[in-house]
Amino acid sequence: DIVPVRRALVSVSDKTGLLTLAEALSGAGVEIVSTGSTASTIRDAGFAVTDVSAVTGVPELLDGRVKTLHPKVHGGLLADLRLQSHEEQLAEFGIEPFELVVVNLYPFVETVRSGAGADDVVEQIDIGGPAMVRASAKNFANVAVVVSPESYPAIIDAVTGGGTTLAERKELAARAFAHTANYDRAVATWFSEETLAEGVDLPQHLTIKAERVAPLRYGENAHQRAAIYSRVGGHGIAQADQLQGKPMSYNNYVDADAALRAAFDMVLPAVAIIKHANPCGIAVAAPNALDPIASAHLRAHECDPLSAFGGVIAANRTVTLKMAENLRDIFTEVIVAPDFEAEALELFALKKNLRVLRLPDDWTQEPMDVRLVSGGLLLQDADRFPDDDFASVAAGWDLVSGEQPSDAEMQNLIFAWKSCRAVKSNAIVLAKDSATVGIGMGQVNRVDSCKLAVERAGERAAGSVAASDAYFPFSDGPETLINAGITAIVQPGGSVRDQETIDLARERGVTMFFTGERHFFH
Ligand code: 93A
Repeated sequence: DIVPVRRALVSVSDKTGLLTLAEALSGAGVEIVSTGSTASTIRDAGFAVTDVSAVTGVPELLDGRVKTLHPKVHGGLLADLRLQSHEEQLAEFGIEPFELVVVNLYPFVETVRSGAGADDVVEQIDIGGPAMVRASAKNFANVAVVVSPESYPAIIDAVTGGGTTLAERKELAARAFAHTANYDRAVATWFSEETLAEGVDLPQHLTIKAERVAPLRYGENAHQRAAIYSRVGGHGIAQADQLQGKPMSYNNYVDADAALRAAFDMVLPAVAIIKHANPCGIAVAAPNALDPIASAHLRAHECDPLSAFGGVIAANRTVTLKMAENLRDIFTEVIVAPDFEAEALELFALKKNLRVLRLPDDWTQEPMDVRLVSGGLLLQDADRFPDDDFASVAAGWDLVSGEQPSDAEMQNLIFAWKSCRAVKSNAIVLAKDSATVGIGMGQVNRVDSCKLAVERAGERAAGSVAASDAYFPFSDGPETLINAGITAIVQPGGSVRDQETIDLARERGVTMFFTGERHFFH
């Protein structure tokens, strides 16, 4: 059951180890048949190689989609030479058998991960490669199939040692089918995620394919094991490029993601500072700021400088030298942004512990949220704002108390409302000039969140506006806010006691909008 190797078909995208293999095959007198760039790589290194098009008599067609899909190739892979009828047919049609196939497939997963567009991804779905791999694996009685450079040393030994054994070929065949199965699963996952991303429908079955990127030192606490995984097709914090600093921790990832959620809801240059997954400051740039992103950062920092210590920062624009200078004396765990000025990075390099992450070019907010529950998981559309047009956020609002505010006041109210989405419920956000001045988060009743926001804002509460992520069930929350001097409230409305809150606002001369939409975040 030893099959000596006389003719090998070699077609590889990953050229690792190719020339060592070619050298060994040539040295053993094996004829090598190869596709386009595999053939030229071998030929350029001075080894003899036959072009597959010389075998098929047809050039590579359709931009390479049809290279090896031809009876002259597949007949040579599938012929079972233990059968006389097969041998006769090969002779009749001038087909020569192969005893060895070396193929590795188009880099589909790598292409998806690179953020390539759908057309480019589709082009990287290898058809001819798996066909050759599966054909020769099926025909393991006659052909050895190798799908990875890691197997080259062993196959070289076998070829130079007189041929492959049945046991070797069978083991290679098992590996080959596992390989094409994994490959097709990645393709299938990509297709199903495309459907998910388009929000067409919630799938009947859900497969989330993710690959481990790195182990983490520990999880949320030191006794918990942890690792970061990259979802196939993902374009988020898991795909960000860490430019410097200590390795990211589990909590760093959670906070960085929360920071992105807050900063990237804003259309203007914006910065969010996060602690324990909650914002301790969000701000957009001051109007006419010379360095908008630096301005946004300073204004976000001013909201709660005490809490910002050891914070995680996201910026929705390139981080400038000026912003980096402002950060010099502020202890910060992580900064994540679409990009960084070179001079900013030079300055950050002096802060060895600061983790600096650059987002992938195609960073997008996730279209769906997934959360594990015991025994299952929950899937929902992500809670998003229209991100094209700032004012469209307020298009459906209902003014239930006071006069229509000025444009600047509207901008501030929209800012507060958007910021609410990034604050854990119950969320109350006080804002001035499109910067948060007091945030009340995570309380189990709304009036406590109001008290917390007011306390945090201190004197700054007076003249600010308030946003609430859900309706006020009683008027005690609004009363707390109004007593502190806020001038306007934006909230979903919808409580059976709305009228009490409306009456209070009108009585105290406070502007109030109902948005009709809630933004719980847990
Ligand atoms: O486009 S294909 O699906 N059609 C084919 O007929 C075909 N034959 C081999 N892809 C095909 N291949 C793949 O080309 C192989 O799996 C390998 O990954 C790659 C090698 O091409 P080249 O030698 O030009 O780099």
